[in-house]
Amino acid sequence: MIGSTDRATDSAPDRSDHGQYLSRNPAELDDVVARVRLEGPDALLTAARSARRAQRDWARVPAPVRGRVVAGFGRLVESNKEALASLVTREIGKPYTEALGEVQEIIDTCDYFVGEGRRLYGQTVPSEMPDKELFTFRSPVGVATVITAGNFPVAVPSWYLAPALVCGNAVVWKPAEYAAATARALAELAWKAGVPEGVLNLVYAEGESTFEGLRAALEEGVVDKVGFTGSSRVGRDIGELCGRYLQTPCLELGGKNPMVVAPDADLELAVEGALFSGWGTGGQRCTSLGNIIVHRDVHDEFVRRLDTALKEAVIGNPTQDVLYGPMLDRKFADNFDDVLGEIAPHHRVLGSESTGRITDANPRKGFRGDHSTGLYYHPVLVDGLRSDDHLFQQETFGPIVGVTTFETLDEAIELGNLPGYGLSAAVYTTDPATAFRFREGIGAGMVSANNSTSGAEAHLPFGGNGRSGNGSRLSGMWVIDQFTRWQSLNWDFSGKLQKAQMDVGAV
Ligand code: UN1
Repeated sequence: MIGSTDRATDSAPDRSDHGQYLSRNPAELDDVVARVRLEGPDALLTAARSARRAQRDWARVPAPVRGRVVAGFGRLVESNKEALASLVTREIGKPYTEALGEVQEIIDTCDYFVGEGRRLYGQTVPSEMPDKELFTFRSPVGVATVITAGNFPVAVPSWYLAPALVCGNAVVWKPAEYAAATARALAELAWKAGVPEGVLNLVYAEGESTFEGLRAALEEGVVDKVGFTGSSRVGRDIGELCGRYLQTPCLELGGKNPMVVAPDADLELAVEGALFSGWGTGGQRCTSLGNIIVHRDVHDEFVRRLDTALKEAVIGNPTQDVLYGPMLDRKFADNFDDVLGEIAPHHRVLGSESTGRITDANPRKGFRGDHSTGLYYHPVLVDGLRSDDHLFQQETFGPIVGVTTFETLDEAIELGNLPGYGLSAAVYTTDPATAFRFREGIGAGMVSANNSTSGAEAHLPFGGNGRSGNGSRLSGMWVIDQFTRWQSLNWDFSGKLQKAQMDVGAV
């Protein structure tokens, strides 16, 4: 994935000298799930060229028929649901029940876009002149390069693939290498469902090669749209590169998603929501909870209950019923070690008896699994966070959440907006006015009242603002704007040259 840390490139055991990458089960590092060849920059360029050729024929397939192919893809995924979910659990360590939910999300997405194949509406527009009809059409963009992270290796790619294909585009898909087997399984189901091989191209490459390949493909004019889900840092580089070629990419980046707990909140519900979105999936969602901003009157009680819930939480083997399993991959574990280094003396650390990697020397109550072989971390709750702390400002992508307090709603909103991300936000309150005021003031693209920051639905616009993205939205009818461009047709049947602006008859 573009976005690998420098350290990731020298995580030697996963790479051989021949560009081979070993995708490992993060719960049992000896278990190699896939061996794939990581290609150089040429692979992306070659794939984009072949996508360019294949796209012309695909665009001529009627949209409802393209929709039917995507429907078939969804049905194939459904009949392989358990196998796919097991693969997700094995490859990235996502708890099996969550993995099943994730596979359900691609099924829902395919279901939704079948219908879009029958809509893709254009308009008829009145002309200034007689004997002239104006129309608008949605044209496919052309070739889309889609670069996805591996924390949602099934659902997130489907947010791009299903609409891109229904809209008549060809796709070059570069998945995260640590989810290589899942990506391959998904692409095979799409090809089996009837998506032509040239229309969906799978490329495995490291960040640097992907970037160089993308630059070459943009230069040659064989890529028309870039979709990227990943870190804000890499998103910025991709945005800059696309801008040079006058393209607007679809960027879905990180988040520092706040949860505000008002004094009238149902505290039990808020604790449950915090647990799910803060530590669920090991905090490795872009929609994971980052900072809890709790009213000072309920702070002590809320933190006490959350601390108890965390100490009782079961962590470990993702094939079992656990709150979360291991980190996705070594590089995320390495990054998380750095995040833990940000804990300062003025912080009160709660959530667990220990911090850091769970080892035999540093065990945890309620742990299920083998800590000698898995990338498991203790849950951390950092109380007493200050708004100028690095931990308050930066996405952490791991099982850690900070707590700070507020007095007025305006102050809570200001604290929620301060890190400059704008993906998801939640407020817990029993007063509708507080919820609506919060919605109005917070800069996030997705807001929840009395529900957690995670858990987007397949037919609602998904995306963020600020450091979380460039305002583009995936899912539902909104993503259609990413994968089509408006084209107009003006059809003059007057038999003479009519000139707009000049030949408008007086009434
Ligand atoms: C992401 O982490 O990139 O809303 C996407 C959610 C998920 C999607 C997260 N359905 O939590």
